[in-house]
Amino acid sequence: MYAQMVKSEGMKSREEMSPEEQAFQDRIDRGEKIEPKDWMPEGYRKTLVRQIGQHAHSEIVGQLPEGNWITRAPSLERKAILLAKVQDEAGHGLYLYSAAETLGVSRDDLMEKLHDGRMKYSSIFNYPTLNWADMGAVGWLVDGAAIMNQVPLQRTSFGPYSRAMIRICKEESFHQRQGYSIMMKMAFGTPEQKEMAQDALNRFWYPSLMMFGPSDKDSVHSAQSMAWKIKINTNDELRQKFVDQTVPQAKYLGLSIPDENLAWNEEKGGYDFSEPDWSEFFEVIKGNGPCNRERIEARRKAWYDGEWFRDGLAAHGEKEARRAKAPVAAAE
Ligand code: BYC
Repeated sequence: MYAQMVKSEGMKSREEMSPEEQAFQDRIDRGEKIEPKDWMPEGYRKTLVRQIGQHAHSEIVGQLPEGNWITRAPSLERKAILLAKVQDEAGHGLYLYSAAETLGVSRDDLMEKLHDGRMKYSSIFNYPTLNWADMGAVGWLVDGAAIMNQVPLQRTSFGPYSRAMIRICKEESFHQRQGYSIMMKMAFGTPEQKEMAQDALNRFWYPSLMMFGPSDKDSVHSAQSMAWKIKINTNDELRQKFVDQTVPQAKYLGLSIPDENLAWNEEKGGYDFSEPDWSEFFEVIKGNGPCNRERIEARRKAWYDGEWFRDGLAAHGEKEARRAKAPVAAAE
């Protein structure tokens, strides 16, 4: 399965590792968790900051496409559910920023890199949500893909990341169910509603497949990340599992996956399916997707609009710290 994976840049064989690096790799191979104060190779730390940081940014930017529909939910119940889901995404972002901070980076630094394009977030959030059926497709497919990727990450080697993932996964499965519930309502509703559900599936299918990252032969980080157990599965393995899980769910809804090549392959025990258009994927992650500019603009605005509050909080913190240092003088 891994035969197609490319060697990651700078990846060392055991003979090339220093004694410290070998001891670290042995800990990983024994399945031990690495904690923030433990010695770690600089590449391990950097890879984690990149992946956890991008993951955190994805949760925060991921609030935007669904936030767009909170005020237009079709009932009070649907509104309350969607509101809770979007709030959960904010929470996930916060757990993940906290996990990244244990590696010695500041949240301000991560934010600055998101805002000036030096850090990425998931490609999926650069696609627009055009109508209510898209809330169903996002929950069903996007959260479904997210869970497929995140369940194995509960066993990732870095302790704070793995513990954050345990809680996130519990909440994500509720998110996926709420999306599927919207899809059921629409697919079993009027012919117009069913048509909307099919159209949302058509638009979100390939972007959801792209969430797992490029195919293994183009995934530059996989080999090293898997050796360090930062990643547990390859991108193609998870994409295959997602397709195999989702096709029967689409059948139950009476909807068709927009792929003429989709066919059960008895020999491999999974579906054959068409690859997404990888040139589109690489354009989207370069910043040229349908909504990239709008998403970053919204995040920058939120960051600058909140500056007065962060300044106030920091000033209050400094005052409290001064008071704590001079308790007697303060009492007099
Ligand atoms: N989008 O060597 P590769 C959610 C980049 S949010 C953008 O395979 P890696 C949710 C990759 O960063 C879900 N960029 O990389 C929230 C690298 O570029 P750099 C977010 C992508 O890291 C709200 C280059 O392509 N989940 O659940 O080994 C509402 C080469 O790729 C993408 C996570 O972040 C992409 N899709 O594997 C609803 C999970 N794919 O950094 C839902 C944690 C690849 O060298 N992350 N790139 O410039 C991971 O598991 C891995 O980072 C990935 C990529 C599988 C995504």
